[in-house]
Amino acid sequence: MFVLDDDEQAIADTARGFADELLAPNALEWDEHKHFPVDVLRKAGSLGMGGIYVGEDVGGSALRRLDAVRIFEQLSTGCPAIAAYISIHNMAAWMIDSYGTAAQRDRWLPGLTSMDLLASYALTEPGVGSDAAALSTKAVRDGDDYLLTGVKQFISGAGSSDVYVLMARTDDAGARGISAFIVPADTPGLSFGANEKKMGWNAQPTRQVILDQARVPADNLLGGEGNGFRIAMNGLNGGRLNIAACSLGGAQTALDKSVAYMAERKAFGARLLDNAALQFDLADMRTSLEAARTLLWRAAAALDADAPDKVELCAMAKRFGTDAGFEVANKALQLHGGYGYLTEYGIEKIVRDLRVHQILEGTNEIMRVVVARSVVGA
Ligand code: FAD
Ligand code: 2MC
Repeated sequence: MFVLDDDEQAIADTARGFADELLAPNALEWDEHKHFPVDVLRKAGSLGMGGIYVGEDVGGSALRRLDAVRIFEQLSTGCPAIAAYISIHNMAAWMIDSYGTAAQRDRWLPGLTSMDLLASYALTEPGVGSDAAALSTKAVRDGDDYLLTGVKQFISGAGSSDVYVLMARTDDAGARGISAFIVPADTPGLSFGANEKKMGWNAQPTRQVILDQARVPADNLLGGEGNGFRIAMNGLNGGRLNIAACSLGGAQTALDKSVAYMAERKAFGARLLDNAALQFDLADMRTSLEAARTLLWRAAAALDADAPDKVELCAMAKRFGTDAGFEVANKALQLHGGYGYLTEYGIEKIVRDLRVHQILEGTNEIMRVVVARSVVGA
């Protein structure tokens, strides 16, 4: 698993080539101008990155989670915010592939795998984030349709995405009263909040999705009534791996930039790179990333194998990888001195982007809740 064969290396190299050519050169500008590069996303789709673990019959690449985390690490060396959006799109596409009917797969997946259609994932609400099973958006059956009413908060890609895999309540009872729906952007009664102003992830929009008696055909119910929470959580297991991978890729770029910078920068008559204390910092950064990567690959293999401990392994990898990634990026900023604080060096943008990975797709406290439950047997 730790030595990549030719095919595995080629997959990772393709993602790295894409990041080097199309993401890295533009990432600072997209961040500054809050530009969501849909044209570049379509190119990712043409390389098979719109349905990485979706079936080939609908245009997917049918790869493993192990391949996916290597792809997302490489993509995020160029721009963590765009890599993370591609991950969310893949999560939504995988949910339709895994739980959709033949008709739903045929209707949506060819467009999603090519990224001609973009997808978002809508679970969080203004009053409900970590305690997701308490969500209150309602879906009421009305003839051949459902009428959806409620607000989804912090939805990545909202306003630009064509399809929303959205969790709403069809019954009163907790997690088992939640159902998943495929909600097209042009659904009557659906609108969007303003694009949030935020610390990072500026290359992708974050908006509310507002549903006011939004009329969705009953054919768009995904996986049957009452199964939405488990579908949403199963989607997130892989999403959590990918987010950790995005932290590693961003942090690896910050580390690589630090080594290059320290080879040039002189202080007290010597290069920074020759300073033993700072070399120890670099050694610790490299070790942290390697430890996080090893856990990530282990968790990805567990998800591929549908292992009984996959949920807690994905949570461990998310918590450990996103903490390690942020700490390494922040240390890289320190090693650049004042220049690290300037936008043009590209480090502060990575720090800002990676900070939110400790919060979204399940906060790192919630990851500890998940792991702790498995430890104490709750
Ligand atoms: P809260 O749940 O209110 O938590 C506040 C604090 O309390 C946190 O530190 C939390 O860890 C802690 N806490 C809560 N409960 C416990 C507990 N039991 N034990 C210990 N600590 C606890 N959501 C989507 O559905 N789709 C998206 O596309 C999406 N994109 C996002 C993009 C951005 C930029 C951001 C910022 C968020 C996004 N989210 C999205 C929402 C994200 O998943 C939530 O913000 C996150 O799950 C936390 O929920 P909350 O913000 O409501 O915090
Ligand atoms: N994988 C598969 N199934 C899961 C699961 C997981 N990771 N987590 C929970 N489940 C199942 C669980 O097995 C149970 O199934 P069943 O009814 O068959 O017994 C059901 O879901 C209910 O689970 P719990 O009883 O554990 O529910 P509880 O409410 O106690 O806790 C918790 C659930 C806290 C783990 C969950 O609410 C959670 O993960 N919260 C964090 C929310 C989150 O991650 N949001 C991210 C939004 S997306 C985002 O940020 C993006 C950027 C896209």
